[in-house]
Amino acid sequence: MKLKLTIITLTAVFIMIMLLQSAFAFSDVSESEWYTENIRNMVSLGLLSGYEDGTFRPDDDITYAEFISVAKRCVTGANAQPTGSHWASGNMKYAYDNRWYDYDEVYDADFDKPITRQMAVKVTAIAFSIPENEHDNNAYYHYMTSIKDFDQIPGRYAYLVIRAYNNKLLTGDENERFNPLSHLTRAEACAIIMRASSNSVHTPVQSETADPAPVQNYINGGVSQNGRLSVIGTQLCNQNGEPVVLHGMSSHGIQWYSNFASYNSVKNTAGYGANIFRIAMYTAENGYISQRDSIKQTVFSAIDSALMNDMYVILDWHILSDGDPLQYVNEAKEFFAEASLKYADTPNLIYEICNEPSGNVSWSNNVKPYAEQVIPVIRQNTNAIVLVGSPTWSQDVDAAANDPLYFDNIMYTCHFYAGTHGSQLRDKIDYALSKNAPIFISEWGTSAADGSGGVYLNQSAEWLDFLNARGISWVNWSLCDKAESSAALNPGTNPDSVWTENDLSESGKYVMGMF
Ligand code: DCB
Repeated sequence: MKLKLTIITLTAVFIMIMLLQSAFAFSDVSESEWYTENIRNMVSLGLLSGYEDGTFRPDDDITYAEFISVAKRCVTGANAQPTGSHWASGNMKYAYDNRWYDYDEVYDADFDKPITRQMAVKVTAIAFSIPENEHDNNAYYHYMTSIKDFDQIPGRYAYLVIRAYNNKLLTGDENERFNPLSHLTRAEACAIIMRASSNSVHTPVQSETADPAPVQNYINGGVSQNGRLSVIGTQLCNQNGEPVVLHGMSSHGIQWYSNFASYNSVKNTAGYGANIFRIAMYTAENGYISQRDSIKQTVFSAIDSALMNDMYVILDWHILSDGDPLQYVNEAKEFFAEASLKYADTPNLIYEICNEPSGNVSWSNNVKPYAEQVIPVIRQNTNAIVLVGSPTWSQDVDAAANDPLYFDNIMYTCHFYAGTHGSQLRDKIDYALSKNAPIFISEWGTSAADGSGGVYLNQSAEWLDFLNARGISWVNWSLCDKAESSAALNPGTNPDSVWTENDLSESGKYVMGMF
């Protein structure tokens, strides 16, 4: 809807440009400069003006307030009413509310400072909805090497810079450097804004085909080492934009087995090398929906178990018998609003918004519309990773890849049970990756799909080889002592003792050995 409006507005804008090609002259802008056309268009659209003395000052810096206001006028057609003492306060608020920048990127005192190139790229990419084709791994690896100072670009901007290059909004300097902290000139601002506005009308230029992704070293380690995570291309990355993989255990249903989500239990898994813990908060089966306050308390204390152990933690809205996520969408929004606010400043959290859709549901008609309601609620508070399931107990990753979500830091979950699922499901994962859909295994078992049978260790090994070769993170079902083969602990294990080999089930021994 928003995109359609933008397209209509911009089409009108371009017609106006044609009509308004009236002569303009600034004493300091010669006809032959690379930017002259862009300045002429900006000025004739009323987006930016020259100075009273007849100059345009193309090489002067442009400030945050000026640049963001230009983008605001270009996207919506008007300035916003000031909300404070600064002339641009209304535009800045609009930009902030629409996530063109985050609270820690532009403070009020910065409004009149020169905008950095990394921030100009971010604002432009988001304001003009520049297509996210950096999720093409080829593009990512191409730019990682061709932008000579790529390692100077902070992780949170890296994929936006790639998006900007990929859509020809800008190029590097004569040394092929992006210079993330350098200032943007008024002439450059005109160019980037004009290109962005035409870009969101026209189909973006496709990335050049590049060499296949090099073999990577994936980083393990905990939260103190890796910090906030983001998704670059299809790869989960740490705060420095380096590829990271997470391995760990999922709890069983927290309404039954909260004792194995204790500090000591979770610490035991960390002792075996886990850097993530998943909290399976069932919605049905006596879970959250029927006893909200008590389950919430259990969940928050389980999150603390993980935080205190320097681990990432998945907060799993564990739909199962309630196969359609839309059934409890309002409850989900309320829950995730509270949780994401509570943990907005904690880098550990990963939000899994629907465990396993099943039954008569489709990706496009049920799961995607659900995600489009729940993710913005989380995004009000945090840009943390959000995991999204798919129909057929989170096996239809191909359907998700064919009709993707347009949010940053999204991954699609794929769940498998080694005794039931094999190469067909692995092929779906490769298909999804080929469509640039990031994959996260938030649940898998060494058993058959009902949680028992087996254990199927040869089949499990085939799966783990496959995942390791692709840098895909995984979480195993489940950390409890239930008498079923997928449980990692033998019946009667003390949650709070230091576990020995005798406490681990056959599955537990295998899985803990693989962290
Ligand atoms: C998933 C669920 C998870 C379930 C495991 C094993 O379901 F996410 O909640 O765990 O996989 O089935 C099991 C526990 C049992 C418990 C039961 C009900 O291990 O102790 O009694 O949940 O709470 C799947 C996964 C795949 C498939 C089917 C299911 N599949 N399923 O491919 O057919 O029907 O639950």
